[in-house]
Amino acid sequence: MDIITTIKGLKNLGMEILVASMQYTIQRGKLEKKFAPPKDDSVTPVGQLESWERIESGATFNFTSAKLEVVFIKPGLPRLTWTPGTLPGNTVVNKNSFKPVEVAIDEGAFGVGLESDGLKLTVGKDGSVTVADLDGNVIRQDEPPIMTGRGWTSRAAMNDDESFFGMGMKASPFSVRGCEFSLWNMEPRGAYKAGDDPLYISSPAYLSVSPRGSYLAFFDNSFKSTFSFKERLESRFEGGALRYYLFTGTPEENVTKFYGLVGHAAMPPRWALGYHQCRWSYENEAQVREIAEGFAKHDLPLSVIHMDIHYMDGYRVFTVDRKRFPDLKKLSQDMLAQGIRLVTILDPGVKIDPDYFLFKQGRDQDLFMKLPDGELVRGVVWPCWCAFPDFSDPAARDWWAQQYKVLIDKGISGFWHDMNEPAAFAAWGGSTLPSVAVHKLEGRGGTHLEAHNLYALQEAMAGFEGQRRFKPERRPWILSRSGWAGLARYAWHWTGDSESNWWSLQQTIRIVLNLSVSGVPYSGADIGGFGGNPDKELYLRWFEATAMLPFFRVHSAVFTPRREPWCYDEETLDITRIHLRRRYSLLSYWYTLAAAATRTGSTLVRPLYMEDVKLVGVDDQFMVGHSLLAAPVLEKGCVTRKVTFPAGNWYDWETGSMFEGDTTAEVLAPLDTMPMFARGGSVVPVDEGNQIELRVFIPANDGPGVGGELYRDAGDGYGASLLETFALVRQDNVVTITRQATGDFRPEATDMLLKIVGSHKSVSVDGRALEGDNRLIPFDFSTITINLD
Ligand code: MIG
Repeated sequence: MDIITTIKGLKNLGMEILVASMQYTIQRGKLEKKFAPPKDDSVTPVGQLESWERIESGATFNFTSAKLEVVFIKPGLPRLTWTPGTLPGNTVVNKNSFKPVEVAIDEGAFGVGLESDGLKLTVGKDGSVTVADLDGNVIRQDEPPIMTGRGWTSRAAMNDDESFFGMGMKASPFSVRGCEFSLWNMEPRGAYKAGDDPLYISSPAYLSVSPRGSYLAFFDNSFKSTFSFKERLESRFEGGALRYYLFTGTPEENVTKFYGLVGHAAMPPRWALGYHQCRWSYENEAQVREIAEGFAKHDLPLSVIHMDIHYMDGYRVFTVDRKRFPDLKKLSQDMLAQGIRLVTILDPGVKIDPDYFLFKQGRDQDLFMKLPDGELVRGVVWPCWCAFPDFSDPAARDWWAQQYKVLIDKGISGFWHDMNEPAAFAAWGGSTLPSVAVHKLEGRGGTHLEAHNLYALQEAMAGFEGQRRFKPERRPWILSRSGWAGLARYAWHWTGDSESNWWSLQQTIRIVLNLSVSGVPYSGADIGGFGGNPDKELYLRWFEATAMLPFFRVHSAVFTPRREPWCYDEETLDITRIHLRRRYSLLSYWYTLAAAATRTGSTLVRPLYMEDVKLVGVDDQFMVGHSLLAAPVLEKGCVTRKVTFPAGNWYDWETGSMFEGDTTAEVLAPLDTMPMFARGGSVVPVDEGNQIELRVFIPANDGPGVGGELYRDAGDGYGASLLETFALVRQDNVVTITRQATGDFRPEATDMLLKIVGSHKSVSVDGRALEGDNRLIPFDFSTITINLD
């Protein structure tokens, strides 16, 4: 956030902070000069291959001035490491030993070939690397890398037919081809606009998609870097070894394998998939209660209320303002009785105040970030001058984790990590801390250049650990503004301070999809945009679209008009109710997707190119799981929209009318309607009160359909679960669904409802005909048979 917005948000404190942030910016400039490392513009080629030797699962190669290690960490999955340079710590990839993989190696005229599971990687005598399949189709072609300064530059060829996706949160076109990014997590000045870079959360991972195939490249190097997708692929790191992994397969397989390496998403509590209401801020107990009452009165479901910075005592993290919230514990108990959880914001800046316990502890136990001369790094945030925990230090993480107890004891159910790029108010030169700071980096030591991008990830590690420690019977939940690959293991993400305009809504879809394929499966934007005043149409369209994104929250800045669903008019209130109900009717479906993400590494929302690589250009539609296709209206004044249908057949979710696959159609989308379709051949669980309705969509063609799954458990904790799979096959005019189940959880209702969408003649369940209007079937049926004629 820039100074002007800061002051708008802070009427009284504005002057003090303004002056301090000016001082900070000047001081930072001096520190950057004083501690600047000697300039190093050297450019050193790796030279020629001099020798190589076989090692377990791969080989090492000695070049004139560098060394390359190639190890297959799994069959067909190579890891390349060029040194010299510091190897990454184990924050992002926490596995360093892998089962041995058989690799066939042969030496030819051009270099050395390593073959594993249908993949051939050839290391050229000049240091180039070619990855191809066994038919010789080249998947990726790396030029010899170059040692640039204290780091590395990697270069690879880009083919005309390739599109690229991922890289974290970018204000870029959907395919990042043609773009150049800086990977240096940063709060932008004010709300982000098209082209702004860098932003809050980066990830050094991109997916190549072309009609010839797909691969995902992931660089395990957190140093400040630039990634370019202009004439060729170029990644330039300011330090560290050049270590990267190449995943090959379909786009979906590549993303799943990537999560297999950086960690599957933590299983969230079920409530986190419901609706969240937020505002900067609900400033006191009365306001929080008023929000809960408003939702009850207007018959709107609500799962979470977020508490922004006003709940703290003078913005001191891990304190509560007793005047505003005299009995937070009672408040959270009363909320919970209504099914509402409270989430509180936490900022990493610790006010420099000799009387503040947290500052004293951090200073006395040496847990804050330092400058090379041992002085504290000081920056200005909401509490004015602050010190910042060094989350790269395990002792600091342990100490920070301990602090969550206070709020957990008061009944807080989850935590919202803001300002963790880390952000510091600066008048110019980027809202962050001096890059010359030093870190403990797991005891090995290192500079901010390496630790900066990991700051939020390591904060999330602490927050997750704190929740495991103090509420072991419940699942942690964290919402983090910044992060890096690996964040999924601990946290969700919201896209920071968006503008209240149509571009921002459109960009939300691109961002959520690109985050999904590069390490952050759970995200969403502030509905209506953070800092503006969306009109009714923009608000509703944003609300409708977000009802089908993983994270569903309205938030708004302190200087904007209130934005709860009842703040517009009756019609707006009614339409938000429709979409809230739709979300809650699909909670079991979402929860099942969440369980799949945790179990298998899949993503919850899926770009259309995962269905068909020809659809790389579709950035205004997305799949939710494998069964639902969402086509939100993202343009002002539109009451119809064009929908692109992947292969198969599709049913309008509300009306049941059918659309052929591999076509496009213009569909009606009045203000209260977000077009959504179910794929023929799927089985979708729908919540009807306390009962499940199994909705079966008749496929147009013979063969297996996508079927469906239903995951159930207590909704939180680590107790028994039940995973049911519904395999669907159509043969001629008979559709058969077979249920299989694993796990010990017993649902309360012993029966469920069956609904069949698409024309059919008769249905029988376990051999017994379902007569008339009877739709009740036993939940533990074995086979459903549907006769189509
Ligand atoms: O400097 O806590 O992106 O969601 O409401 C602004 C106040 C700090 C930025 C977050 C926003 C939050 C706001 N914060």
